[in-house]
Amino acid sequence: MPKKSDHYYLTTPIYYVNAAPHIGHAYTSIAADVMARFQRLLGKQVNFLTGTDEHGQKIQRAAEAAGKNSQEFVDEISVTFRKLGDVLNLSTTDFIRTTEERHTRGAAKFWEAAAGRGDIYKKKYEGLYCVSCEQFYVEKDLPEGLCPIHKKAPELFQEENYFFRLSAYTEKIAEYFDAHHDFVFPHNRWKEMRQILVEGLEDVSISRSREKLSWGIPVPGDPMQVMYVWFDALTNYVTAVGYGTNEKFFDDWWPADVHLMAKEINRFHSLLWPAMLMSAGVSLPGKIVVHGWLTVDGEKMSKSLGNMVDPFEIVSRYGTDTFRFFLFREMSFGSDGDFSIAKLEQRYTSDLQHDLGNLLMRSIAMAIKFCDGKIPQQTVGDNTEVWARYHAHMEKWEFQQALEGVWEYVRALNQLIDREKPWTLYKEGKFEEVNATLYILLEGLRQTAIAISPFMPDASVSMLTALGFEYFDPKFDSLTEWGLLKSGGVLAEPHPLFPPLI
Ligand code: ME8
Repeated sequence: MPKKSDHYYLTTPIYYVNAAPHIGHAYTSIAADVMARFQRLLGKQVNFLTGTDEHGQKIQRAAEAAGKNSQEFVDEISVTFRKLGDVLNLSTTDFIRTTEERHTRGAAKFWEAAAGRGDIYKKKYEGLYCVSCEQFYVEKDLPEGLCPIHKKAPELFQEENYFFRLSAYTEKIAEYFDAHHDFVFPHNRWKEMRQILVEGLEDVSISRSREKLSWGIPVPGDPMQVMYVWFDALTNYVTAVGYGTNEKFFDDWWPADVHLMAKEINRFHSLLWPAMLMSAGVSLPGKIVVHGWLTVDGEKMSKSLGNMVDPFEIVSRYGTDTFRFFLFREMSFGSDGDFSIAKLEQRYTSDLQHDLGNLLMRSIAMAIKFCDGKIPQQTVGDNTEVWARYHAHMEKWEFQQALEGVWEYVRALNQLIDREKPWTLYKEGKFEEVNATLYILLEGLRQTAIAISPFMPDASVSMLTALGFEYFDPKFDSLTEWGLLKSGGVLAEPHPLFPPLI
């Protein structure tokens, strides 16, 4: 049975548990959550997967350095990633750990499928390995002999390993790319990968000797070797939906619609993973969506560079919704963006407090004063164009542009107040005009609340509550349809949505 068209399966990378999460991890997870919530608005049933990548050299060393056994160590850190999900208000439906049995069984089955195709062989190898990336490098890709991401010298690894015949898939993947120009999104990322295919893919080592690395999934049939952490990790996307353990569930959800990640691991997802899937006889995911880096002073934030910003701290000071909003209002999703508290505070004051918060407070206060605290008589309005543009941007992960459009609308509503001056109209006895203006404001705010719900789920509910709109599982249709606020509905005195920062 093919996957149902109303099923949407979306994944984040599974994060390494060598240290606590930072805002880079939060960024990807929130972006995925925004899309998951948007797809639900469209009426889709969403499977939203995240999780932790718990094997490999890097984790084994971090556990040793902490003086803990590996399992105990990964248990502790994995919990902080789960907690981050709660704190960020992520609507994830599944959290996979690569130390779970459903995963280790599925990964072993995947290995056997690729081996059954004749794509796995053993050979002696020596190469330069960056433990932070968990990746071999060739010298030409190491400026000044250093890993381009972690700025440290790789280590020389020499041993006999299993290899995956990635080279055999160069042409098939190139053909797939040529037939699917939107397989990797945005298109500049597709082009980068297509260029690598022109140069050709080389076979990759997919295991480590147990003597060197004990913390991993045993290679089926050879307990003296463990799986290379990337071969193990990539399979999480299928093992989480039942590959090797629950066929029915697998058929319901695979292929994934989107794998989301930042650019440094695009290659693993766009080239190695499709080859692995082809080898195992499993269909390819719909799309690989790649975003830029959150930087601090222009450098990628990473555990090994030690320039991490703690998301728990930001959220406890500024609130979850503010953080979620800021990340996508300030920075363009595909590109790198520098994170700064000063800019976050500026956005809070100008966009949230001043534009949106004030609009809600002023509109409801006027309706309480001039319309008996009730929704006035309905008026015709037409802003379908605003929401059509919003929809188009959201579909393309253009979150900044989607929010820009919403804020243009919010500013237009504020200007309507300044232009119409309902308090003067009221004094002049022009009650119909007061009602008409207020209905446009309140109904516009109701729609705005739905449009911001993927970004600021709590603020959205507070706005709808203040407007007396009791339908809290809104759909996109109820955003675009004008006139769902019924006249006579009772308004609630709103609490300031965005109180002054202290
Ligand atoms: O690579 N800016 O795990 P990881 C934006 N376990 N996003 C960032 C970021 C930053 N500064 N830092 C991290 C791994 N991220 C592997 C993945 S998947 C089968 C295995 C986000 O803990 C971004 O999504 O290093 C990036 O690709 C991912 O975290 C890397 O997380």
